[in-house]
Amino acid sequence: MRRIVFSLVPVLALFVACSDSATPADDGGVDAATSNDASTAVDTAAPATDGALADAASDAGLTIANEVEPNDGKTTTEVGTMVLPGTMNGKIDPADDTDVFTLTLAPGEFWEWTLAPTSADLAPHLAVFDTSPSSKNPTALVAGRVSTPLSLEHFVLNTGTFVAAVRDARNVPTKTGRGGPGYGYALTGRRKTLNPIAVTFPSSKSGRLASLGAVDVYAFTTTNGKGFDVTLRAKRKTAPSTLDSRISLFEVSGKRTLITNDNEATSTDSQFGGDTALTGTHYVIVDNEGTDATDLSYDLEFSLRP
Ligand SMILES: [Ca+2]
Ligand SMILES: [Ca+2]
Ligand SMILES: [Ca+2]
Repeated sequence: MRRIVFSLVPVLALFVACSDSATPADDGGVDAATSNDASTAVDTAAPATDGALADAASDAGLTIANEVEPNDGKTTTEVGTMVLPGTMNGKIDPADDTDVFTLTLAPGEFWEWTLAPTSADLAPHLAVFDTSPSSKNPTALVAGRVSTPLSLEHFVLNTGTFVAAVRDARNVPTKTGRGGPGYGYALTGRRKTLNPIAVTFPSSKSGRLASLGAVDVYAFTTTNGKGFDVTLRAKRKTAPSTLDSRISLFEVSGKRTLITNDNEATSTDSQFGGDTALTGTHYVIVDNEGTDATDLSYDLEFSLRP
């Protein structure tokens, strides 16, 4: 079993200690997952409505709010609260402003975040992360260009104490004085319909994340009574891509993540596996942990051990 490594990015002074001290997920969970029972009803964790209807419904149900300063996260109480699904309107103002909002998120939920500049000057930067000391959730973040909306997909891997932090991308990681009345934004979080790509062992898939902040999800129901490996090749594929992958294994019935891997031993590619067979629906979640990839393509191999 490969060890798991999180690369949590320190986002705010208040939360640096939390992010740096993140405890890896329980990799023993993969081998211990023998209690799964294929006959047990499986919660698909996927909304039943189709995408269009779900989007319309969630748009109609958005809770609209305006930020209240101070919300810079300099203390544990100096934060706003964002009701979801919803939109928070704010400004990066004055210079070097940071806006932090607490969120209520649950494992297995799939969220789509959009951060849209509402005036001319903002280069949006969004991070969604878990501030709990024993965080088992990697940071999801994406940076955008001036006056250009960005989106971030976020599959919630484990329970946690989540916040969203909005900044100007040019103030990250070092403050550069960006901010002012022209740095308005609308931050929206809405549930997204999960449409996993069904896979069986053994097989291989080729994929490409739709954007730097996108997530791909694969689903399988059995490893055919055998141990298994899931291997992502981006840097290692025949025509290398620039994707810096991370993959996670989510047990749907238990609503928990069994393992996450950022980087295997020799590259920024990801892989994991175990000697114990799995049954029941599991998701393999693929996301990008880099900030500047131009080719987000990858090959994903689902293989069985002898
Ligand atoms: Ca603000
Ligand atoms: Ca603020
Ligand atoms: Ca990686």
